[in-house]
Amino acid sequence: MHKFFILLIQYEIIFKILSQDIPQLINIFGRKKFSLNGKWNYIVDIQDSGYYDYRLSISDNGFFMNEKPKNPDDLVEYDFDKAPQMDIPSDWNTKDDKLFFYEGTIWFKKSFNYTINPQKKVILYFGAINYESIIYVNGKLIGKHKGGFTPFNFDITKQIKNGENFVIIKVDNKRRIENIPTLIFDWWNFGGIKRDVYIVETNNIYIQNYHFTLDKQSKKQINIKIELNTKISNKPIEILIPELGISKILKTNANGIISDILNPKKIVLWTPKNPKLYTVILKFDEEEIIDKIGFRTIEVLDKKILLNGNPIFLRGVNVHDIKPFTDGRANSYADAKIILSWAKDLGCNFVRLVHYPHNEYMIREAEKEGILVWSELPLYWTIAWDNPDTYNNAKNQLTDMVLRDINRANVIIWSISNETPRGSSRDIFLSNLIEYARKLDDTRLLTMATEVIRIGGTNIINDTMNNNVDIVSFNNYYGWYGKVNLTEAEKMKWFIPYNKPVIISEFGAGAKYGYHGEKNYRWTEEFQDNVYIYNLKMIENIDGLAGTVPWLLNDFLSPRRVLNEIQDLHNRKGFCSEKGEKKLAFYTMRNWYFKKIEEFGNLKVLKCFTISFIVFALIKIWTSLCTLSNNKE
Ligand code: GCB
Repeated sequence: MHKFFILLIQYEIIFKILSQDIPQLINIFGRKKFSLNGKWNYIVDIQDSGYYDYRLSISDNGFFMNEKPKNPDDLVEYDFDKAPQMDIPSDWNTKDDKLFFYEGTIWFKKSFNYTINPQKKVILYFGAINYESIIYVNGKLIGKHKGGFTPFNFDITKQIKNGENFVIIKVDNKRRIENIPTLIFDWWNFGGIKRDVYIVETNNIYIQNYHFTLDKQSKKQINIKIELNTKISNKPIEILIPELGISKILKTNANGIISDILNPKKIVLWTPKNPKLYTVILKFDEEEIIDKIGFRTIEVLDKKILLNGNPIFLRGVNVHDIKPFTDGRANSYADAKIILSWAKDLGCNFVRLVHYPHNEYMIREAEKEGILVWSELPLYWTIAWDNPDTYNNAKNQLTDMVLRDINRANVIIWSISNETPRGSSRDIFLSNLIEYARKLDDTRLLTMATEVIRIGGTNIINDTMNNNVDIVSFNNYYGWYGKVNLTEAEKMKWFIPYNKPVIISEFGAGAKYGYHGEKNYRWTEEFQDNVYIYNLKMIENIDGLAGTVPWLLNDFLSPRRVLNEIQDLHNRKGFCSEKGEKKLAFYTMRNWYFKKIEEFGNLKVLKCFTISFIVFALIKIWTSLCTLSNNKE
């Protein structure tokens, strides 16, 4: 094995031993738990003075000790109980005006009561914290985590006690060159405990994860894999899917794993039109996990994407993980419902959730609504490709992204990166990551958003990394970045030398909602609309076009967008403002999508008609032949 990878594995093992970091518990919604959401006290710590002493050594008496003066003359220069409170989950930037631009450390503290059950393991679960967190329970270090968009959890059985307990977290969202994402990116670096926090109670041996998926070949059989947290054989797990008449008890192998197949009578497959979900119950050692799972297959065949064996055109839109009607991070079914209703109104059956894994409510709500999902890693623009820690971080983020949503039928695409600069270090990094992604999950498609080179009248898509993925995706801002003659768009040729489906993963232009004028005036709704009108003509010429994902549903906060009175710190390429007000281009895109629905519908009608015609003709020929031979007799 390559030295680099041996090093990575060693690093991973050492890291895991030092902390109580345990593999992600999947389906957090279906487990026995209680929430630590709500009011947390917080202390802003610009110089990390609660962590380092004045010689920059890690202090053994930092803020994590939650110290109180014992005598009247004791000096303790902080007090969580006198510090302000913030509702968690949230981003601190939109919760406290003073923290709007803040990037640095904030300490959070929550107290809670607990009654110990000696039979149970106690796990502290975080939906996501941006970016780096150090976690303490009752003054003891529990572990560290890097990466702002994926869940992680720690075994805190040894640290939790009867009665009052406290959790303290040092959260640091400073951007760093080796981070993922790195120093620069076109969205707000929202800091904080952005997603739900739970205490989960389990038995010592418990179901850690499971994967139920429809077999690609038969499209009838369900392949299952269930994994315990312990390598132990002969442990019985009961599997129930009542609606499919499945009730089975299977036993684990020596690795604590069950790998088997289920043969239900007739499965109604999950589709955008009929997003059928079945209740799945797993029972193990008096514990029960309930999930709702849909069954479908997703594959590519030459230039087509096939859902359940049938070609599908992905009518998408890009979406950032932000609240509807305002700025700030989203994190509820209610937020997801509104965002998805706008996407549906646009005519979408697909969303590209950029540029990092979104909150779990979004994925689950989209699954219920029949919206297909592209989920993405924040390997965005420049990355420290040669840094082994960065690679290891990417692997961890990928693992946790895949694990969390492994059973979601609507998630069909994992996207590895966005607009990364070409080069050999990048190619090694990304191709290794892709190889790893395929090992993790072979039931979905892989892609990455690449860039276009324009030479004369030809758009060329030739990033070598396209050879490693299933779908060729690219971003193309024709008519917005760089000077072009929009009216030439229709004549533009495409050079895409791959026998693979193609998705245009970004195109569009900016406009300020309510600003009207001539179509050649930048920032007017007319300008944006005109860019769409011509781009849509140009896009029609792409051979193998399997999906379109315009940039994007809503305007969003970005520190790179500093033009006063127009941008006011917002990327203005939304079809809607951040308040949900629809711009002209929304309707142009909508019309195009509804035309596509009709075309696809008509194609199906035409196919049915042709098949019926052939069958009818064959019957006619057969009956005439029979009459002829009867007459002869
Ligand atoms: C892109 C990026 C996206 C930006 C967008 C823009 O290519 O992928 O993150 O926000 O362009 O608006 O420039």
